[in-house]
Amino acid sequence: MAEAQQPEQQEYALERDCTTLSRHVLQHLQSFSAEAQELSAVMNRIALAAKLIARHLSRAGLMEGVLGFTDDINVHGETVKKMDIYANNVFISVFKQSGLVCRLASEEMEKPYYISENCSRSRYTLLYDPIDGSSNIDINMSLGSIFAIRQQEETEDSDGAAQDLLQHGRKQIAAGYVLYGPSTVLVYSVGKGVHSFTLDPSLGEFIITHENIQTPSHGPIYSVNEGNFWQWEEAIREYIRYVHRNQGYTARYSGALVGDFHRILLQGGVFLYPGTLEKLEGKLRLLYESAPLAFLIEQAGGRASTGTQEILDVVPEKLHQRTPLIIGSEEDVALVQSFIQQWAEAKAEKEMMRRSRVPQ
Ligand code: AHM
Ligand code: MG
Repeated sequence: MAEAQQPEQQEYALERDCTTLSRHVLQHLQSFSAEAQELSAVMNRIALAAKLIARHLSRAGLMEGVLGFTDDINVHGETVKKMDIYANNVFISVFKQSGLVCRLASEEMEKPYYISENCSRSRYTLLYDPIDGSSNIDINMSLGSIFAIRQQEETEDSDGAAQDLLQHGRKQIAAGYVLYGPSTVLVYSVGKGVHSFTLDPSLGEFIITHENIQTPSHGPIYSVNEGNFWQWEEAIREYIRYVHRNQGYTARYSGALVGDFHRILLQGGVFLYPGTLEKLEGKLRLLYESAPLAFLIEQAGGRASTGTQEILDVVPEKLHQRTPLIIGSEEDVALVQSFIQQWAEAKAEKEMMRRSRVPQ
């Protein structure tokens, strides 16, 4: 027979169940100011988008016209899935008539989308990847959404260049992601630690599950698409040879950044999506994939790097800029970086010797 709960346990469970996402944001900002209320309301809307997407995903196989591709190619030259479009539209719909966010910029839209009725009130831009890990959609594997909130400096932007967004990642006010896995988890930071919430379907609320997450300084996991081995520069190949030759490493790669990142955030290790010889900038997009996750990992005591620069220091030149990404535990990111540095030094030395042999 199950043991009856003690009053303290009941009190703890009740307190936990009442710590919803919007309440948590206010608690953490330690304020009921208009600004804090606004940020809390934005997070609440993101939570609504997450619930709508989670519901759609959970029934996807049972409904017609939900899975599979559209006929479109997005701004990155990639095929677009029906779920990408659905999720992109969910974010637009939840912020319409909310007075909360003036501009949305996403992986699925070439130019930012203005919600003009909100712009007289709101100073925020939401950057997001509506469905991260699209290749997992049709096989019922974990997926994610990634988001960041930035202050808006431009009120009008006739050419859609969004120049004011082309700033480093330390300008992010908040960032987070939703993981659609066996349960739906939302992780966020407003620059005061990293906190995770689990959707309780019976309440329809995200309830606190981990506060102030700290990533271990080292972990056993390396997460990378090794199918790209021969397309990488020698430095990355050398790092992979190192983990193969040394005990204590284990590989995990799901094809969805959010899932792979979540594991590393909690258990330590490193996720890599380096550039290739043909595509030095890699695959992942800075403003709505790499920078939000970099914001979270730094808050959790870890690091995120391009290999030569901290991700949060990168100033993009365009909205959909890509960047190599090495993210995770401090020591593991440093180790990958040391291979990159050694290789760069060896290359520079070789070049110097070659030049010294060329007659002047
Ligand atoms: P997406 O946002 O279009 O799905 O692309 C990003 C995804 C990441 O989630 C994942 O880490 C990576 O692309 C997987 O790419 P690959 O199949 O080249 O390993
Ligand atoms: Mg993505």
